[in-house]
Amino acid sequence: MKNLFGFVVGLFFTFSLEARPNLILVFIDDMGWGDFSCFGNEAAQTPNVDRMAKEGVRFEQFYVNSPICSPSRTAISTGQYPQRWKITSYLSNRDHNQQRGMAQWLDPKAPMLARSLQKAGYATGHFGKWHMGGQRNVDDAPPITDYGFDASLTNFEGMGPKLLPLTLKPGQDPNKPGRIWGDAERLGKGVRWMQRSKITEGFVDEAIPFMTDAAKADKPFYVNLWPDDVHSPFWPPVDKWGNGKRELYLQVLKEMDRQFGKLFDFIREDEALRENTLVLICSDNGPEQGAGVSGPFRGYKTHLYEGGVRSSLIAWGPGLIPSNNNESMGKVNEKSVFSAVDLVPTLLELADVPHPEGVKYDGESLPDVLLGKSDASRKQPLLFRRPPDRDAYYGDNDLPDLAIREGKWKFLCEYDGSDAELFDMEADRGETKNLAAKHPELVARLTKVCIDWHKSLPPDNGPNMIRKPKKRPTKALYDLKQGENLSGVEAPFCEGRKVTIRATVEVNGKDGVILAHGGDKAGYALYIRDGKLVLGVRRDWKLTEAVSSSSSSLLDGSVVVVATIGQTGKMSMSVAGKQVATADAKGKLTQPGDGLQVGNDLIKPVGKYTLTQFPGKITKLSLQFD
Ligand SMILES: [Ca+2]
Ligand SMILES: [Ca+2]
Repeated sequence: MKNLFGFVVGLFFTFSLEARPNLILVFIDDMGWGDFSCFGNEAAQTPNVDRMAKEGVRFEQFYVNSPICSPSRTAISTGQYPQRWKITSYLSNRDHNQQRGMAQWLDPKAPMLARSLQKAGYATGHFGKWHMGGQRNVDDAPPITDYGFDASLTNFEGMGPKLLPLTLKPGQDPNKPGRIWGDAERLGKGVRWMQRSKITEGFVDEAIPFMTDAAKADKPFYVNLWPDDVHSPFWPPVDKWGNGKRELYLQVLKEMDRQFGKLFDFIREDEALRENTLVLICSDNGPEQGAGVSGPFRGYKTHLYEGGVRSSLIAWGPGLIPSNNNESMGKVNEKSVFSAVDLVPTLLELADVPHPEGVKYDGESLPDVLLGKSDASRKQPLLFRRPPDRDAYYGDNDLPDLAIREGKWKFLCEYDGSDAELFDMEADRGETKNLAAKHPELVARLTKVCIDWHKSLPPDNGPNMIRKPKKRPTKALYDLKQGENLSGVEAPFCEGRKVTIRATVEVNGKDGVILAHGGDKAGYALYIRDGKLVLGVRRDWKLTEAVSSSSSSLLDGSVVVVATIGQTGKMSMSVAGKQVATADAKGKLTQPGDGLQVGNDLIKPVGKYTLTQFPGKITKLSLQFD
C-alpha cells in the first residue's frame, strides 16, 4: 500500500510538472467594460474575443486596482497594491513624476510574477506596452528584461527593442507617413517603425515564434501581450477610417480584435497548446470619455467609480476549464468579486510555483474561480486610491479620493473621510443612489478602513493636488444685480484671489445679506446684522468676521460700501470712503462648492445672520478679483 501510494504521488508529481500550464495575459489599454460585444457592445463586433468567451468564462465583477495605466500594470505584475511601489498615476517625465510624489519607475525588486515563473523554468516574454518605467525623458530606467522577462518588444513607454508608430490619414501619400513618439528612439536599441494600425499584430508576430521556441525547448511559457490599442490617438487603417472620435475608436477596436485572432487561432489550432494554455483577456482601466463605453457603470478612466476600475475579464483554456454543458454559450460568472492583484498568486498556484520568500501579496489565490469551477470571491475587501493628479477630471471637479468594495457595498470618500458615498452593488451597480445617510454605522466603519489603509501606504502628492482651477470662470470683474443667484459652477473662481465687493446700498432695516458666496465650509459674505455692516469669511468651517463699530453711517440714504479680502485673508471694509472695520481670516480663500446670491443667502449660511433677505435696495454691485 505504501509503495502504491508513493507511486501515485510520484506519478502525480511528474504529471503536474509536465503539465504546468502556459499562460498568456492579454492586457488591453483604456478599453471600457462594455466594449467587447460579448459584454454588450452593439456599436461594434469583436468576434475573435467573443469566441474566446464562448469557449471559456466571462467575469462580470472583476476589477483592476487603479483607474490608470502604470499603477494598474504594476498591480497585475506584482500582486500588490501599486501604492506600495509609489506608482500611483501614469509615469511621465522626470519632473512631473516627482511633482506628484511618485517613483520614476517600478523598483525591479518588486515581486514580479514573471520573475517567479522564470525562476521556476518558464520562458517569459513581454510583448507590448509596458509603462512601468522608461518614457519621455526618463531614459535611465531598467530594461524590461531586468524584471524577469527573457525577451521583450515594447512601444514608446518602455526600455528595450520597440515598435514605433507611423501614421497615415486618408488622402495622405503612403510613401510619406507621419511619425509619432519619435523621441522614444532614445529608450533602447532595436527600433522598428511600423504603421500604427498594425502594431498589435507586430506584437503578436513576435510572441508566436517565442511560444514556438519555448514549446520546442519543452518549456512552459508566460507571455504578456499588452497592445497599445485601444488608447488614443486613434489610427485605424485608412480604408477603415471613421468620422469623429467615437467612430475612429470603434474601428481601432475592431481592428485589434481581428489582429488578436491570429494569436488565438495559433493556440487553438495546436492541440498541445490548446489543451494546456490559459489565456486571460482584460483592460488596464476604463474608457477615455467619448471613445469606449463603461456599459452600465458610472464614470471613466481615472475615476474610482466602477467605470474606471471594473474590467471585462475573459479566461479561456479548453483543457483547463471544465467544459460547459451548454456548448452554445460560455460560462458567465456574475458573482465573484476579485481583482488583478489576485491573479498573481492564482497563476502561481496553477503553475505550482512557490511565492518568493518574504513577499506578502495583497492578492488572494482563487484558482477555482479563474477556471470556472467556483463563484467565490476574495475574502479581503478591495481598496482603491485615486491617482494624485486626478481629483478633477472629465467634468467632475472633486472626485472621490478613496474607495472600497466590501461584499455588496461600494463606498467612496475623500482622504479625510468626508463626502461619503455608499452604493449597494446588487441593487444599484450604476452607483446612482447614495445610501450613506441611511447607514451611518457602516459608513463610519468603512471610512476608517479606507483611511487606515490609505495611511498604511507610502503617500503621494494627491492631497496637495485638488481641483482644476483652469476650468473655473476666471473673469476679473462681475457686475451683479439684486436677486441674482449663481450656481456653484457659474459662480466666480475666488480661490487664492483678492476679492473686492463694491455696492451702493439704501438700508431700510437692521438685518440682511448684501452678497453671499459659498456656505458654512468655505466662502465669504457681506451683510448687515443689528444695523452694523459685517464682512464674514469662512475657511475650513471657521468664520472670521469684521464688524463695523456703529450703525450710524449706514443710515445716510444711499451709501457706497466697499469690502476687500486680500490674498492672505486680510479683511477690510469702508462706508462712504471711511474704513469701518478690519479683521484677518489668516489664509487664502478656497473655492466653495455652493453658489452666490445677491440680496440673500439661499443655501447654507456663510455668516451669522439674523435675517437673510436684504431690507432695501442694492445697486451698482460689482465683484472684482485680483
Ligand atoms: Ca490605460
Ligand atoms: Ca476629492
